[in-house]
Amino acid sequence: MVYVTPDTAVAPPHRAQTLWRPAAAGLAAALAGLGVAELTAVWIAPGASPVLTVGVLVIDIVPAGVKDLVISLFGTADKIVLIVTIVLVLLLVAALAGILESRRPPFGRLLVVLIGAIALFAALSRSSASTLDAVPAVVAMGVAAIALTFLTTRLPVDRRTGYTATASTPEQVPARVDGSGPGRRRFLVYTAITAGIGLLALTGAQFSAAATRAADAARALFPLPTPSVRAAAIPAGASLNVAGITPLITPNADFYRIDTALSVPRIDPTTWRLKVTGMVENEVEIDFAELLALPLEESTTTLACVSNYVGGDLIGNATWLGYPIRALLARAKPTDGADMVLSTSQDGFTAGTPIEALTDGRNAILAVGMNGEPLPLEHGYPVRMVVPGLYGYVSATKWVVELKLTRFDQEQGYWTPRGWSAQGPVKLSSRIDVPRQGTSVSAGSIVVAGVAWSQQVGISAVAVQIDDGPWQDAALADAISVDTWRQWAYTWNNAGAGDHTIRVRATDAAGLVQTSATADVAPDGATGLHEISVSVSA
Ligand SMILES: Nc1nc2c(c(=O)[nH]1)N[C@H]1C(S)=C(S)[C@@H](COP(=O)(O)O)O[C@H]1N2
Ligand SMILES: [Mo]
Repeated sequence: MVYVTPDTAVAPPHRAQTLWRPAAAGLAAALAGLGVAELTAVWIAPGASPVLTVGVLVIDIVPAGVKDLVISLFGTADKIVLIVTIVLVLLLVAALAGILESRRPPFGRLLVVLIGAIALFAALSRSSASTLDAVPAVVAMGVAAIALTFLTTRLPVDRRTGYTATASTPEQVPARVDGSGPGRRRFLVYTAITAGIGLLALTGAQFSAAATRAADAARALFPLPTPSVRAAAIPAGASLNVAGITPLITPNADFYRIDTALSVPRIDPTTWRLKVTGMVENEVEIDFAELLALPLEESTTTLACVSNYVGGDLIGNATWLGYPIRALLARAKPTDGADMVLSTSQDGFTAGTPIEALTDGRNAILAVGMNGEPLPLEHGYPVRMVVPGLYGYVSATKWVVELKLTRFDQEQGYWTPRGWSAQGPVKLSSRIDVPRQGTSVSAGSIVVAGVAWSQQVGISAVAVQIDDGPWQDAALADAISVDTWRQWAYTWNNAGAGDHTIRVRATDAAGLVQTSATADVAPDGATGLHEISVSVSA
């Protein structure tokens, strides 16, 4: 055993370590952060790849002259040049972070946080950004910072001086000074493992991205057939053209997404099959080409999530193209006593839907198209269910591969044992879209507008209440059908300056008035009235 004596500590610590080890620690940490982040991006936030979003940011801020120069020099390879440059700069900064962290902790970590913050800004400054897009950058920052700390605190003792890079006083220096022991090898192994994790994750991200591109290409191989039944034309009067109101049809890119899938299933449509099993006389199995060859029907249906709180945005309206589920069930011939169709997704999610809702004539379909496009991957490609009037968790199975005829007293859908009701009809509700909650509006005539829905029944009236005043009737747009939301608008005249509360209340076509009693989203959907506050300026 050799002990450190004061005279071995004469050399200042920052000259004591070779540079390459801390630099390697920084590089490995950056690779790990980048790899895990890129993988996270393909899985949960496609479009928020840190390298690509930073690339877009660079393109945005680089002066036009530089852009032209790069394009003239590299032509169509300009994007690759950009990506390579970003990665090289990142690796350079990473090496620097390793050295900094080994000499002046925590400045290396601070540098990592700074780079992470740039990536975060790049991800969130895009117009299409959602909160999920923040995840890859945050993951990158976290993984890189942890790996950097881990590796730099395991830097081996220097052979000549007895210092580890992070030890700044002799007391912190471990006893072993010969530098030949397991410390050096262990550091190398840890660094290699960290870098290996990064490279593995980067490779995984490439494969996942390739699979997504393949699935996208496959989507193009199966263009949507012409509907045999067109959706009822949307009446011109269905849209009130109020600025800021939710569009009548939700564009696919803006449609809310809810599912338990960690990574979006990518199903090869040429191998996809749907089986109808369980309590049936004939098991039925069809593939995608067979499904597309059947007479498909178009219908406009609003889809709502049971987790949508009053006034929330987990609801959207689309024109779907698909095959009536009742027609497929008719082929399978359910036996007596079956009262549930348990639909299963390729990734194991299940929903239990009453047979009644699938056979009573409503537009319950196996959907293949959404707003004129094949289903987007995240909305269930190649086939999903859409059942008007039922919350998604009991009806709207995406990536569906099996319909099992069974009984509610024998089987449960995914969410039922997790505290949600076995039955999930969508509740009568309404929402204020304009003005927005908490905004300031100028006095005078203020247009209050939004949407209301009562699927399978229809909306007959909407009323608005200002503060504790009387309920006033709003104007209703034409309905598309009983299965879609309906726009409404109310003009609030002579709005006085000050803070005000606005409430909305719908009445359905059966005379049911939306209750003001509040209920939580669990177990079977929220109730209560949507209320916003605005401040009216004189
Ligand atoms: N395979 C699968 N399908 C699913 C779910 C799921 O978790 N997995 N969630 C359901 C829920 S809770 C809702 S609200 C709708 C949402 O459909 P969307 O993401 O297309 O808006 O999908 C339903 N279908
Ligand atoms: Mo949902």
